[in-house]
Amino acid sequence: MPVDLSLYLVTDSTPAILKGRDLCTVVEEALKGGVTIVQYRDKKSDTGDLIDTAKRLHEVTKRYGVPLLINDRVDVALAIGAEGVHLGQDDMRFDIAKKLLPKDAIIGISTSTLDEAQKAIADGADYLGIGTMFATPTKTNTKSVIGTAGTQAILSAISDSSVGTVAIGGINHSNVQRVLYQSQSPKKALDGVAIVSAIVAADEPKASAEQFAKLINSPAPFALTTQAPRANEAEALLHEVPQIVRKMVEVHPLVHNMINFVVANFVANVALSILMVLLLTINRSGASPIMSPYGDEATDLCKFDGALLINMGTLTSESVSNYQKAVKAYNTRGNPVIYDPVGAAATEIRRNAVYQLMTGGYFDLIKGNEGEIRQVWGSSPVQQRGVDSGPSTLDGQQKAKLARDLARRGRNVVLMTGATDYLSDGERVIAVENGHPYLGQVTGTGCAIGSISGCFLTAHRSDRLLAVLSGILMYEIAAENAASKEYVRGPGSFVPAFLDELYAIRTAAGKGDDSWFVGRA
Ligand code: 3NM
Ligand code: MG
Repeated sequence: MPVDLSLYLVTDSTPAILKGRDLCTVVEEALKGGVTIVQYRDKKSDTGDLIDTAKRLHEVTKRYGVPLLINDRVDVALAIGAEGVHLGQDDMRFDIAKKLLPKDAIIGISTSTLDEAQKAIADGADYLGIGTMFATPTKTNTKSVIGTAGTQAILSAISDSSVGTVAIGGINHSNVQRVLYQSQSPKKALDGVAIVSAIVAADEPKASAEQFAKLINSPAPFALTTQAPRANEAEALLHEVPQIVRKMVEVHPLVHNMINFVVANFVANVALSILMVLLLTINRSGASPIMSPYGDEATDLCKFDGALLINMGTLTSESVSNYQKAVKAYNTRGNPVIYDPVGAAATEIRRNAVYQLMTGGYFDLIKGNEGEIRQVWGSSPVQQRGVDSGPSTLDGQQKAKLARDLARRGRNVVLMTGATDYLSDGERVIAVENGHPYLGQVTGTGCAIGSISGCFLTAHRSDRLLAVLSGILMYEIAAENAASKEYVRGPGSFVPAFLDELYAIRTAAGKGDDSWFVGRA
């Protein structure tokens, strides 16, 4: 019978985690809450104590019909008749353990690279413990932090194998659904998650396990199935754009902008032109006690059915934790979150911010210029296919591929802006040629696309790529219309004309008039 790996408890007996409680009591509570497999992991105790505790644990797990595995110590597993062992890369070799243990014993192997995973599969491992997912204080000597991107790359490469898989490291209630969703490769998903502190150190291990079981068995609030391309995908999408713009005007969505102060005024004017309801949270430089709790405010703001835009243009020391609070609140509700990693590669601090944000939350859309998108791609702990070391300017095909690969990796939508914009949901890639060079000469025009996208993602949830495409087309066609006005002589006169044209399209769409679009895209 296959082992149920879905909620895999790994024990820890260190005082900081066990907090003076009896391990067997904690494990029994976790079992009541729905843990499906238990690994006894104790790196410190003497052999005699290990065997005593393992024996007591086994009595408990047997009552719940759940297998007990022993970390590292094949001798302890044999001594108490445990159902199996879990072996790290530096523990006993697989073939030796296999020979010593009963035929039907479960053997799991820790793997953090594709080579290790393939070797464990070839050896005949029952399951792989894949990690480290996120850096964790529970185990500080981990070999490498691979995140969902690294896990997805391993799953994708071993998708022909039926081997079981669990992710481990830093998994908790607020990230477990994203871990399962973003790690998934087209043909292989994780079978479960392995948890230490979020259950063992919890005040109520039973309630914690119950909560995990509930989260694991329901889809992530932001989960969406990507749409398979149709025969004439680009045409089919274009055909739908005017109705999506009409829908947006009807809904007039709310977008919560955590945005930089340079562009706030312009973005606010764009929002007004198209009737978007706008909330601005400006990052001020310097610590301000009144501004600092703004991340917490998101808990209330996300109750309105709107989107969140994280624009890190004027990053401060407090920004990242505020962003993270806000992203968490919106992710929990499944409301759209847009990330504009402004200046992502510019400084060490920004590169770290990108890394922290990317590993800490789900973004429905990542929007940036080529350099920013390249940085986001390369910030993954796993360097893949060397985009980083590629030429400094990518050609069209490479840009399309980068947008698609990044979207596929994060299971979201990516918009790479430029003279040609590349938009992808991991399956479809759309190149948009609209727009005008003046857009590049006015500050805030790129940032406003983040807001516009939030607006359209809120109005149209079922196809995120179509939603974002509709927004950019409305925006860039308005820019073309504005630039063609006789009185527009440069970026200065362009701005008011651009706002007028956005307003004109919104007004037309509100009356059901699609003529602004016909023949323009
Ligand atoms: N093994 P927590 S990470 C036991 O990467 C263990 O192989 C890891 O603890 C690995 O759930 C880890 O408290 C600790 O973060 C995971
Ligand atoms: Mg080990």
